[in-house]
Amino acid sequence: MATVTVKKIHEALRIGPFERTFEAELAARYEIPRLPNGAQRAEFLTRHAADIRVILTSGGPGADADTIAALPNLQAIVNNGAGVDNIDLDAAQRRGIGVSNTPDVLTDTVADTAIGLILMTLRRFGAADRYVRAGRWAGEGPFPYARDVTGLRVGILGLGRIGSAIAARLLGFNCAIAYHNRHRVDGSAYRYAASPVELAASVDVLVVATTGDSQARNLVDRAVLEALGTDGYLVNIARGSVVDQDALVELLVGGGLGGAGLDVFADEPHVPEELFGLDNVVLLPHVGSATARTRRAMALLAIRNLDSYLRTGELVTPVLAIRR
Ligand code: 8YV
Repeated sequence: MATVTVKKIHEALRIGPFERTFEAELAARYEIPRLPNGAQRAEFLTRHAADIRVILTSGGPGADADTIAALPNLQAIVNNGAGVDNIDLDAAQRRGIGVSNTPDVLTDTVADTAIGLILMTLRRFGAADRYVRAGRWAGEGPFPYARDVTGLRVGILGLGRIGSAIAARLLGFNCAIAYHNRHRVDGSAYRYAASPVELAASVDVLVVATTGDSQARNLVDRAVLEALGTDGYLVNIARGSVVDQDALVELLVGGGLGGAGLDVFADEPHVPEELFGLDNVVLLPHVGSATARTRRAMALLAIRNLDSYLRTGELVTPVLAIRR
């Protein structure tokens, strides 16, 4: 049997616990110290900060400005995930620190999640499943009618890699696709809407597929949700921060929005309890990329970035290049 060498590296630091596949793949190759919390953090940094050249992180913990500032020789941040919204990119850029993510390998799985959410929400499959399990079918008769997905008008907010994969799938449902991005996408056959409000006002379903950076914060505000209206549906597979969650909850509870399918929330893992009793709302625990195959592909790509940085000083899939 081949011997696996687990290498202890002092120039790397992990922030936060990781999802289990990344944790396992990493542990099979490297022994990397984890940044402690609380009182031990300062002590750790006094001893080791100067050695650290690369940080490993992921969606939840990220890397904030204080952490970046505490590491004087930091050159790279490797993120296990596509979204780098929890990393302070301005702080990294100012110091020429490179940042990598895991693009492409999760696109199809996240797009599949969006389609699942659209189907579940409009066809009310979650509620229908609960109806059967509660023994109500036999007692109360047929489940109420739902809404067709075929032929809907769908607006994609953020026609990037994932947004485009969602749109491509929806063409199979004969949906009419429109989108809004900061700039029109050259060569796109889809209808362009000049603002999120304009997009929301002209579609049945608004799918949020933007990045979660600061410019996208509350892009889906009350006005956008109101434009979507009582017959409109919101689906979010991007980040909770892109939507004004308080307004969303208020409108859903008050019947001002047709329904919502949500994989992401403003303060995960906390989900507004007001939504728990609503059958026109589908709530998922941020499982957009959570299949065994995709999580492994993400973990291996993050590790390739780490390996490449350690061997050559360069990242494989940078969102910010290392500047020397
Ligand atoms: C994961 C994600 O939740 O890639 C992203 O941006 O949101 C997800 O795929 C996470 O990053 C896994 O660590």
